[in-house]
Amino acid sequence: MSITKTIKAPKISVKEALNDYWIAVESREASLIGRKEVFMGKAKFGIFGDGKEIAQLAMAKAFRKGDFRSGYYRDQTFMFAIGELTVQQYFAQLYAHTDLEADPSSAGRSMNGHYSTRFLDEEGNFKDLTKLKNSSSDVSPTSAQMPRLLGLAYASKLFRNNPDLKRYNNLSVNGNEVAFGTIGNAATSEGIFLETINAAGVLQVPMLISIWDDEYGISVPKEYHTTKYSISKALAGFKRNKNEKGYEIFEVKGWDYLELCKIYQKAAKIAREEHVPVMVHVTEMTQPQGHSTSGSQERYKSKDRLMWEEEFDCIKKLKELILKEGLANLDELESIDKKARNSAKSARNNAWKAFEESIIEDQNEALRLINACIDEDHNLDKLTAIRDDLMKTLNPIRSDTIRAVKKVMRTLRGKTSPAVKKIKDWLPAINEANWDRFSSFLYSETQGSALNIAEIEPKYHNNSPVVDGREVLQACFDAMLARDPRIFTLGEDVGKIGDVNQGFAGLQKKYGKLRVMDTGIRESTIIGQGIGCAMRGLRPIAEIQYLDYLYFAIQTLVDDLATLHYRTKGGQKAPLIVRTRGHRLEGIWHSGSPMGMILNSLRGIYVLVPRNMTQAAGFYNTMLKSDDPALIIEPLNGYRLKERLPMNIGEFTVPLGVPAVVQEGEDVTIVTYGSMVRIVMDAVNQLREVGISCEVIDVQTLLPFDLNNTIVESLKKTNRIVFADEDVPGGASAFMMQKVIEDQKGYQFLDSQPVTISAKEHRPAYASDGDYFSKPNAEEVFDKVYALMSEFDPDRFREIY
Ligand SMILES: Cc1ncc(C[n+]2csc(CCOP(=O)(O)OP(=O)(O)O)c2C)c(N)n1
Ligand SMILES: [Mg+2]
Repeated sequence: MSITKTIKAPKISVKEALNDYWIAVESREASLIGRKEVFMGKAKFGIFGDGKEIAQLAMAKAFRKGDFRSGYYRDQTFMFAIGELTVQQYFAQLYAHTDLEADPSSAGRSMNGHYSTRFLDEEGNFKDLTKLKNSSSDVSPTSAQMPRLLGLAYASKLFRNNPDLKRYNNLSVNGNEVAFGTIGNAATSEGIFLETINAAGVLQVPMLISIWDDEYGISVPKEYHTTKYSISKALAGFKRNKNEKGYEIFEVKGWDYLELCKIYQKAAKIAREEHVPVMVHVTEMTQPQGHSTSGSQERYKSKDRLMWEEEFDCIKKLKELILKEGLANLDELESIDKKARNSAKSARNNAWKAFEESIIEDQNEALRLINACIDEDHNLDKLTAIRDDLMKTLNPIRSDTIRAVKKVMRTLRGKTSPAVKKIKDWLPAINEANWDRFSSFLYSETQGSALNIAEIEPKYHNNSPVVDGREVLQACFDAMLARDPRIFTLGEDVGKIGDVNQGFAGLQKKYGKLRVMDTGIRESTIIGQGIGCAMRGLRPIAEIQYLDYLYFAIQTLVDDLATLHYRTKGGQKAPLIVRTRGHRLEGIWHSGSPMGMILNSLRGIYVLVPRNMTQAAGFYNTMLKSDDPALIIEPLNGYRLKERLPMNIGEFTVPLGVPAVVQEGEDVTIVTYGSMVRIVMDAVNQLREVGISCEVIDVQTLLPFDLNNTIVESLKKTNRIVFADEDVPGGASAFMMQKVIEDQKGYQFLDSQPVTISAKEHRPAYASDGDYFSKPNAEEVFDKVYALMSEFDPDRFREIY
């Protein structure tokens, strides 16, 4: 056998072909034993890449340093082939090994098959991404990888076309990178798939999307999924031609090694050089073990289909090809089979051993501590039973140890002795270690944390101009676009007219279309475009035109942006600023304040609710210095209100988690934010006329909320508190109440019941009266505060109604 011999077209050396064969066999073996691990109870769930190996080997050949992947759970072979995943790491993730060295993708936080590489160093700074093969971090919801894929590809377009970005040569080499996407055939039915495909076609970005088509989505066959049963046929209208831009679309069979290699070379070249999106529809793929460990495919696949899948197994076909081309004989291939399988097995063994050792360390320590208590003769029978149970646990996990130790401590309550003290001291230390394992890195924990950005106060001079609120923002945006070429903004109507409220008016003209850009109406991919660009070191501000339209993007925000830093344990970041305006305009779909939804689903993103445009500008300046993502909700009715323009408009910052006392008072504390501040202030002025003095606190940021517990200090003085919010009952008002009454232990200082003021249950009706009768108004605030005071001192505050 000659090493220099090559298969005809494309040129693949024998060595390369046999190496591919090795990777395929090892990867297949990993899938086969992975499934068994789950059935043996060593892992909870498994989803594997068997049947998809050969196409991924071909894709890996076209994937270069500096490129990016945004894919899904079937891509293990690709990850092995590019050298960014070892089989041992693959198993470590299956077992949920929480050490980063064991599972660099997710430190045990994601279920198996969720791949990522580490973009950031220990300080949270970008590595030289041009020298790495980069995989953005996978998520489970089908098609959720698509909006981000658009952004990863779009960043290359910016790097290529904006000369001011050339100096960031650790982030891109002239935009020569390709963003490779992968998706299952069934997932292409999702709206965000189609939204992304359209947007990438419009934007003409270097995106190469592969569809792994095995004709099924779990048990459901293609007839239920796709028009014409074929996504490439259905999307044929997206194809480019001589006169019109669009896609290059290829269709190729998933077992045809040579054709796959050829097509991926071609596809990547077009995407890389021409900046054109390319689609590779890989058909005739199989699923030898069915969808996942949660069911067997015999329930839904016919005998004929199963037979066909065996016949067209891609590894079997590669083997046939190698034999046919005389690249190796059967003995040689069987020797590879054996060695590659053994290699997978020993990787499994090593991963399991490392996982067990990491768990057993805590367990052994707990057993030592429990035994010490037993030696002291405390409640002997009970303690020995707990200890024996722990020792007997099959495949123990960390919670087994914690459960046992807590039972022991309950049994020993009230006792003091050296052994009891030791076990008591151990628990907080182990809790802290487990907090790090399971709960850390929701937000940045490095220097770039938004919480580390120091306050710089706005400066004014005697004749600082008084301008419309929108002009304050515009001046801020102008200053930031001037100072940093990485900053850009995108959104509906943001470009030419400078957004519907003209915060960016004139700035596209000044800075160009790459910095201030219009987009189609496509909220999910506006966010995805921002996420991908932020992940690649740019500083996007993605605009959602009105707060109510955040619903369209909520899935991308919740599942991708909010979890990114957490699910990679600090390995990737997307410091995206989502700009929107909300709370009060007109009618059901332009005046909502779905704050409960936001607060409950966007942990991982800071939520900033400025009461005016000066505070908003300060927040933009703060967040642009930080590594964290944020949602900034400007108060819709503030653009035409007058504000003084700070001299240091591009520099001053507003710190996060620091409420502002906007009115001092004695009788009642009113906690609120955003547009409600003005309504509350209106009420407070009326309350003053009847002799009630209110302290008004603008929380300014909901996430984080009052980091230094300042609100409870006000409550200590007034002993009465009202939470005013324009979300539905139980939304942000309930959130704020819990924070102050429970977390800040405000309940101790209450002389009256805590009160919430919120909107009606329904969304707001149209026009000014609709607003008045749907949302909280000044009279309602007056009445609720008055009622509190009246209950306390009925003689002084006589009943009104
Ligand atoms: C939004 C969403 N809906 C449902 C699921 C459950 N689910 C996981 S995989 C899958 C089928 C996906 O099929 P396909 O896209 O063809 O990929 P394949 O697994 O066949 O490679 C479904 C329905 C999910 N993960 N996300
Ligand atoms: Mg499928």
